[in-house]
Amino acid sequence: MDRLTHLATTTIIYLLLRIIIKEIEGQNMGPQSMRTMNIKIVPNAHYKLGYFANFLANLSGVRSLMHCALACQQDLSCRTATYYNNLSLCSLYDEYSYVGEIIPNFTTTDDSSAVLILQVCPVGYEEPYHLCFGSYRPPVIFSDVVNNLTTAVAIISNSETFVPRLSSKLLYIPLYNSPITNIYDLTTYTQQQTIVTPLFNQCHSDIDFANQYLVCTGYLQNGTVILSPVLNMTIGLDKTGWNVCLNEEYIFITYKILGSTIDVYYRTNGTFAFEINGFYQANGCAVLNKKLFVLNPGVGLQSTDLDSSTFVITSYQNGSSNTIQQISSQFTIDSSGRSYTCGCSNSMNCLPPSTSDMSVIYSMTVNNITLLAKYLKPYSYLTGRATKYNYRLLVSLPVAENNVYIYEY
Ligand SMILES: *[C@@H]1O[C@H](CO)[C@@H](O)[C@H](O)[C@H]1NC(C)=O
Ligand SMILES: *[C@@H]1O[C@H](CO)[C@@H](O)[C@H](O)[C@H]1NC(C)=O
Ligand SMILES: *[C@@H]1O[C@H](CO)[C@@H](O)[C@H](O)[C@H]1NC(C)=O
Ligand SMILES: *[C@@H]1O[C@H](CO)[C@@H](O)[C@H](O)[C@H]1NC(C)=O
Ligand SMILES: *[C@@H]1O[C@H](CO)[C@@H](O)[C@H](O)[C@H]1NC(C)=O
Ligand SMILES: *[C@@H]1O[C@H](CO)[C@@H](O)[C@H](O)[C@H]1NC(C)=O
Ligand SMILES: *[C@@H]1O[C@H](CO)[C@@H](O)[C@H](O)[C@H]1NC(C)=O
Ligand SMILES: *[C@@H]1O[C@H](CO)[C@@H](O)[C@H](O)[C@H]1NC(C)=O
Ligand SMILES: CC(=O)N[C@H]1CO[C@H](CO)[C@@H](O)[C@@H]1O
Repeated sequence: MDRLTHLATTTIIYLLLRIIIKEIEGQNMGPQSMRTMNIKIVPNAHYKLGYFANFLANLSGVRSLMHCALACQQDLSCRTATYYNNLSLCSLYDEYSYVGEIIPNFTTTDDSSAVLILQVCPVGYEEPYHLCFGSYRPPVIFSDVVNNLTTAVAIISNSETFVPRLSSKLLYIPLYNSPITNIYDLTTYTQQQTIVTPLFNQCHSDIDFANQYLVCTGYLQNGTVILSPVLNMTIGLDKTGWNVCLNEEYIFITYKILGSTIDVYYRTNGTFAFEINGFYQANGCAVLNKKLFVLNPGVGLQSTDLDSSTFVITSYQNGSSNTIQQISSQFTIDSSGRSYTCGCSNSMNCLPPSTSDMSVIYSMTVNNITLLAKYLKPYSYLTGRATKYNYRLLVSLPVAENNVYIYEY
């Protein structure tokens, strides 16, 4: 039996016992000292993802909470799940539960549901500051991993990309100024599929991995393309979009123009919904827990609350601090709530790259905005994601080299 299989087997036995005890006693499980990952159950609740793309799968026909727990345990990267009793549905999430929201006493249907939380970090260690791998590997300080990167496990060449994205299984490389998005398998790093968007040279894009829903703005071309199994259309033809981001409900289009609006469209039908004003110079964006975060060349990070009817803008800094550089432009969020962005300290387009330019990775959820690690290669675009067994960091160097480097820890 190899190490992984052995680990899974011992863990499952513990889980079975624990869950049976839990169901009999009807109590929350206390702190535990077992050597494998444990599961905490929050009854009468469901989980709302902080970041929509941290969704893994909906498994139907799952007979019990225990089977749902086993499914989450066995998945390479599941850390949180909701079991919907009446529906026999088990929703698996990549995301650590501190990133999103545990919503108690689900009452929108008759369904009872419970949230399952895998305890991946040993006592004394904490994501996002550490990377935790249960008992499979010892935890490690996140910035040490970023600072110790040595040999890339794979290099994808001839790929000018500003927004590489990682799902739990695939790597997406939307090529800049090209209609092509290449998709690679994360076990072999071989190209698996190519998506070609109609008519457009892509500028920036965002992807809902679960629903195969891709949006991209056209480079120096008007309009934003939606490509999906259920809806194909072009929206916003009267404007040249620059950046674009998704949440469950909406498409947000930015224009990287001083004082410009952000246009918001419904995802399901591509109809214009509303606009948001007040951002300094909106570029890269992402929605986390109903807050729209926007990177603005010149002032850095700003946000607004999407639940509010008046979009009050909060600014986090103005260039001076070393957390997020002033001219940063892109954004992805991983399952630990770490945000990856590029940065440059001087010119608007980061050209020519300067030695004071750097990318930073920061925590979006704990202690508000906290620096986690710096990556000092100028004009680099990063993204990362951890499974329960390894961590991957992707570094794209679009301007200097047109290569994407993949590092594993
Ligand atoms: C998964 O199931 C939940 C609960 O029914 C539902 O709200 C959600 O939209 C589903 N997600 C997907 C991607 O099908
Ligand atoms: C859910 O199960 C409960 C208990 O069995 C039942 O009373 C209720 O009608 C069910 N709800 C749905 C939506 O099936
Ligand atoms: C990083 O490198 C240092 C020096 O080589 C080493 O002591 C440390 O264990 C490494 N850390 C990680 C997380 O690999
Ligand atoms: C949208 O286009 C893609 C690729 O061309 C195709 O696979 C998909 O079925 C289309 N969706 C619809 C709703 O026509
Ligand atoms: C394309 O976008 C530009 C700038 O956003 C706008 O001025 C122009 O009118 C648009 N063209 C069309 C055909 O709508
Ligand atoms: C588009 O979808 C939204 C949300 O589902 C809905 O409120 C709106 O009426 C729809 N618009 C059209 C034209 O169907
Ligand atoms: C941010 O700081 C820069 C340089 O200190 C200044 O020129 C700029 O006006 C500031 N922007 C805002 C929106 O305060
Ligand atoms: C984070 O920011 C919110 C308001 O944006 C504030 O209420 C909260 O106290 C802050 N938390 C910490 C730990 O600083
Ligand atoms: C998870 C949770 O908060 N459950 C609550 C549901 O409502 C009952 C009764 O109001 C509470 O006792 C539970 O704690």
